[in-house]
Amino acid sequence: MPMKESQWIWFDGEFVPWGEAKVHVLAHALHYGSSVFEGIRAYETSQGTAIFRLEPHVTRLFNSAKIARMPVPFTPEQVTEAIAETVRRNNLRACYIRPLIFRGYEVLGVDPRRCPVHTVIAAFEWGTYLGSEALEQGVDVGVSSWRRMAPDTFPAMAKIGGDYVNSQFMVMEARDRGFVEAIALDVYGYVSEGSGENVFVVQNGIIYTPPLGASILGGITRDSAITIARDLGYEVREQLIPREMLYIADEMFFTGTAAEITPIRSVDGQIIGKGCRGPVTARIQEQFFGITQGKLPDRYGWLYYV
Ligand code: PPE
Repeated sequence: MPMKESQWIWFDGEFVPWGEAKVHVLAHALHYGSSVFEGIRAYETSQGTAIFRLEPHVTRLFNSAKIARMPVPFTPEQVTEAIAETVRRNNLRACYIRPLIFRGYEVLGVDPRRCPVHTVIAAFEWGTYLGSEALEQGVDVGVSSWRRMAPDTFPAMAKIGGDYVNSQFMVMEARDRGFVEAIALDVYGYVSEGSGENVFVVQNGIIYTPPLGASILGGITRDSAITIARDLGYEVREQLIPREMLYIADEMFFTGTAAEITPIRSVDGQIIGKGCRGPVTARIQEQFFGITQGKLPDRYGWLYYV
């Protein structure tokens, strides 16, 4: 989905014009995927622009960097302030924010540790991730022939650039087959996640989602959906999900910063439930969008007003 250029990009502590935020072609990250990043949304509320769950996003960014052994030349407080400042400086209301920390240009060769670490923050307007009707109608997905990474290969919990080569294969295959998105199994054959979303299954009023050990990213929207669902009185189980459980689900939905809470209406051509957004999904969406749009009280302290 195209992004709308904004004016300024925060680059190692300074704002540079959008078109001048450049790197050298021999930057390490370009060759070996040595970057960590975040995807964060800010929403427009009646009390002004609010960044959704900024603190856990910054924490995950620093955790990803730690896993990647990438020393970040800024503190979490500095990055937090820089993110807010990037939104303000660009006069953005609802937007998507992309902080990225990467290994730059110094030497070639796989070991990244002699390359400098750069930090950038971009923010721009970005629409609905999986299509404009997806939030109401739901999306058609397919189980990928690509598996998520085995636990001793790539760190799924870290949002590392190189991890997304796997996601790219998943989503390209899915779209070639006529689906909007893929769901991948983990290396043991259990349901893992989408190329950029966590997945939930509702059956007989109980909500299921794969555990962290199933090669998933610990999604912040996943955590938000679990919190909302439990508060609404639903039982939420983080447990291994066999593939066939998808086909007989009453409801399914994706969660993600970009995808927000998107219903899934079919898997591999099999209709899920009634083939439209189900009632449990609708109730969780209502709370989620109610809070992000400032229409319901921010009862969990999720909004950071810029
Ligand atoms: N799994 C993966 C693999 C993933 O990339 C994301 C976010 C999630 C789960 C959900 O995590 P969270 O956003 O914290 O709820 N994917 C980001 C990147 C999307 C993109 O196209 O780039 C996002 O949603 O911002």
